Amino acid sequence: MTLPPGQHRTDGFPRFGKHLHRPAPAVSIDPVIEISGALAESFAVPLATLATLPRRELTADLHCVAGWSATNLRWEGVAFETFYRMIIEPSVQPGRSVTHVAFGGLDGYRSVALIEDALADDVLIAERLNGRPLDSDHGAPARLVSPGQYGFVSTKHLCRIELHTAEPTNADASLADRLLAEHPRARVWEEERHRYLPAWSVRPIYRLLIPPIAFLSARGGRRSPTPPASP
Ligand SMILES: Nc1nc2c(c(=O)[nH]1)N[C@H]1C(S)=C(S)[C@@H](COP(=O)(O)O)O[C@H]1N2
Ligand SMILES: [Mo]
Repeated sequence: MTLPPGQHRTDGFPRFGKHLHRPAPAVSIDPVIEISGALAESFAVPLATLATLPRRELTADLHCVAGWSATNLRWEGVAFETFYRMIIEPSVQPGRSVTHVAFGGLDGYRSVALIEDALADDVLIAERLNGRPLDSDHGAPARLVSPGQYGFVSTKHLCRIELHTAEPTNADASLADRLLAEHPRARVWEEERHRYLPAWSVRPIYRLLIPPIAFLSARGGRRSPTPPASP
């Protein structure tokens, strides 16, 4: 199977992200997804609701903007479109047209997608991976999966969905966030890596970031080896 331009296959499925070495966030026993934004009132959807909605299975690859791709991941969950049409859309205030959706994680992470990209056929809210509940490395209790976009859109530990009527700004973006400005669509087959710079120019820089980020992310991960007890 071919990969999108500029991607390299990686063995297995590493834990990777802006969380770096920090361990995954704690999950409550009754997790919810908070829905907010262009609504009369925010509301919380228990994650258990996902089990009652039409289910969806999807085998797909995950492509990190830094250049690695994990292949053949078997996700199970609910299509975001199903969740949107059945749970969210009935509460959108009449006359307001949603253009962007932001996805927040329990670790404070946040991604933004155009509504049409979020409603694409292959976008899921997944709570299972390869036949097992999602583990903490990959986003327990549930995560977004948007295989047609770079991995940064696929928020792990999903706990918040915000509806916006214009592109939301991120006032507290770090310097790194501003330099590595994410492309607003981030479509992998169009190689939309950076908001302003051509993909070829960022490829080598992003590739250099893979080993240190992978190393740090693994340190905060579930399988991080505990140091041997001293005698
Ligand atoms: N909550 C949260 N979600 C996140 C991230 C993160 O740091 N925190 N990193 C993103 C990035 S850059 C990538 S490539 C993928 C990696 O998913 P994985 O850790 O399951 O491999 O998660 C995305 N979702
Ligand atoms: Mo990424």
